[in-house]
Amino acid sequence: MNSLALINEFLGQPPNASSHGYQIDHIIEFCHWFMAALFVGWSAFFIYVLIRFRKSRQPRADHGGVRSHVSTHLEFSVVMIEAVLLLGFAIPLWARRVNQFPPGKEALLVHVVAQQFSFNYHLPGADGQFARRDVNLVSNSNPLGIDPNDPAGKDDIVTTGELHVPVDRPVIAELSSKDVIHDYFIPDMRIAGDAIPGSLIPIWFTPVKTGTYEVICAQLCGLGHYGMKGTLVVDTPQDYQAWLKERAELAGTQATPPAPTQRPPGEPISGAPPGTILPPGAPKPPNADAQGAGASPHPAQQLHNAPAPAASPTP
Ligand SMILES: [Cu+2]
Repeated sequence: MNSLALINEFLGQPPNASSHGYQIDHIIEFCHWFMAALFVGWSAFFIYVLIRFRKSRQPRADHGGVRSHVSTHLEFSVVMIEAVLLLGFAIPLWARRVNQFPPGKEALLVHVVAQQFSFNYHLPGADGQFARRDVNLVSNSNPLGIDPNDPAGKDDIVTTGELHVPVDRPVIAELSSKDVIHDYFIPDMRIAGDAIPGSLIPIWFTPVKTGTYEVICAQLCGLGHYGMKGTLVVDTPQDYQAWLKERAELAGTQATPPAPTQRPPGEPISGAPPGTILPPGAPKPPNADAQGAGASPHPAQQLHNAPAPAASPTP
């Protein structure tokens, strides 16, 4: 096992599965070794000071203090190394990620639309054109609000939770959100990006290993945040084509719309937007009474208790 694999395991990181991930692993590894060296150095200096300036050797305080400039030079060196890390490695690495996108024809473009508490994917289909989306058309059966009259949408593919991509081909994911700020994170691909309502944030990566990887939301986005997970399946090109065909056939014959997003346990049911707990003193939502919550003095508490049958008074 090389040192990179060791440090990944120590940090609880899964093995890298993307073309750029090793660069991130290297900088994480370098920073950890550098911090270890600093820790050992400063600890040794601290112990030296404790012994060198002990009371028995220095019964009276020296008000002149230290006259050597060693510590100044040491601190200056540390600042220099950190500046080189930041300016020489971190910023150029970051710039390459956000400025140099793979050419559109070569890459697979997918729209990722986050919502409480799942990720929806919109693929353009064979024509390479995304259908128009309109927030006013969003419904349980049309989670992305795709315009049914747009001819570009006839072959579009919409999935929730699971995305398939081919191996060794760059993927550009354009992130947005329907409700609150989420963060689309694929730990194995060493890639993450915020999904923000009203913004379109592109990220890209090239998977280099086939397999099934976990996608998680890395931004605390509501009561169901813990359950906001998805799957990225990296297929061989043949398997990917088979999946595309299967999805296209499914979209053509689908009589039942995709299931509405399920609310996780504990999520309040009310007229309020998902994930919202009303502030104390706010007007009571109309359906709170229907739950038999009774006259709780605290509206937020009442709302919170509403789904639990135990809160109902026994007959
Ligand atoms: Cu989220």
